[in-house]
Amino acid sequence: MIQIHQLKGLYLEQFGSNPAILAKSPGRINIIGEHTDYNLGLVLPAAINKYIYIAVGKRSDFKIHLYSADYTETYRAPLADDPEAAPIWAKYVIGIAQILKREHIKLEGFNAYIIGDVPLGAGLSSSAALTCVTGFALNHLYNLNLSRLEIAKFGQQTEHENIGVKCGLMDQFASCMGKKNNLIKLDCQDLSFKYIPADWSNYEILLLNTNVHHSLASSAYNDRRAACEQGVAWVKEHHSSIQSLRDISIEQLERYVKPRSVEIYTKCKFIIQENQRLQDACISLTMGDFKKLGELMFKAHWALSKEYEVSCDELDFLIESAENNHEVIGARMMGGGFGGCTINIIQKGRSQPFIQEVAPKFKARFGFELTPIHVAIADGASLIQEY
Ligand code: GAF
Repeated sequence: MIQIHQLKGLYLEQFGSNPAILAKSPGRINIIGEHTDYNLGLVLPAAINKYIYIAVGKRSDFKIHLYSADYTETYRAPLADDPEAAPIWAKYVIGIAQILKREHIKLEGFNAYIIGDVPLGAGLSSSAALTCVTGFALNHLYNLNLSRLEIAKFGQQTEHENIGVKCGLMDQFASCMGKKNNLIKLDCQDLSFKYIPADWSNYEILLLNTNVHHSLASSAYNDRRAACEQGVAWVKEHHSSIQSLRDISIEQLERYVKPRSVEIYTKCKFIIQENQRLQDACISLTMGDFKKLGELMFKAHWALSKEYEVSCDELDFLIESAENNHEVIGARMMGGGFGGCTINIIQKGRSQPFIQEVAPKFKARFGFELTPIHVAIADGASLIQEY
């Protein structure tokens, strides 16, 4: 956990003056409902107690001076410069700053010191945490009066415009809107949401990071989105009012999509069934039926692996191990996939024996270590200090 005086001091060391604002925004987990957000479906994420922190101060010369402690890298440029040549972490910061500038002319330059403990490239949305914390801090610094939802949407827009990842809104929404000890059931069609208290006194959440780095920018993510959109377009030829997979039945997929592409049919069917699994998971949670929730998570994993095809050997190995351990009530790959973490719901106090059992087997099989990460459900973006 980064201390306030540390962050202030680091900024002072880097920029020779005190910051005006310290802020933080969290990474996220997702219990179930993967790849459904950009299909206007349902997701069930929560913010976690891992954050990207920022210390910012105003500049009036329309320049930005940035320092990333995680990358030990500096980036300095006029605010208006094309960020194409900037290092990847800086693109997120510049991207959202430029979008805010477009919307709110009063934004001038700024210095920012960035540091965090959200593992990078692990599917915990460090990038959403970075855009959200930047948007959140600049909103305060320049009194832009943006809502948390607007900040989340600008974060998503940054991913689309500056990074080229056509992501949904789940990650940014969770980072901005998270609530301690609550899951967020978000409907990505109309952005209505409700908090679901996560009374998990008998369970703990353990993430197992495969340390296989996924790159969301990899075309595979955008390909999945394109496949789903193609499926919708084919059904729309027959039912013009249809907007997304949310409005489509499996029977319609069978009739209009399957004959043209079994591959696209399988991807679309996964999304429809994943939305249903999420609804069932919410009923299980309300009834305190964790056994059922666990079964749904395992089912979701194998569908992500075999049908949506976004898993990898390392993730599948960890889920098989979880299925063979009776103290793990549910587990699945989490986030965009192709690496990153599994999420495991485990009987309280039993995560250590599970780690001890699975870690050496993982190392023996793949030749590198996994990293266990214990997380708790936390609040979304917040101001730490204003000077
Ligand atoms: C990534 C994306 F950024 C999210 O929008 C979501 O699609 C997720 O993958 C998969 O559920 O984290």
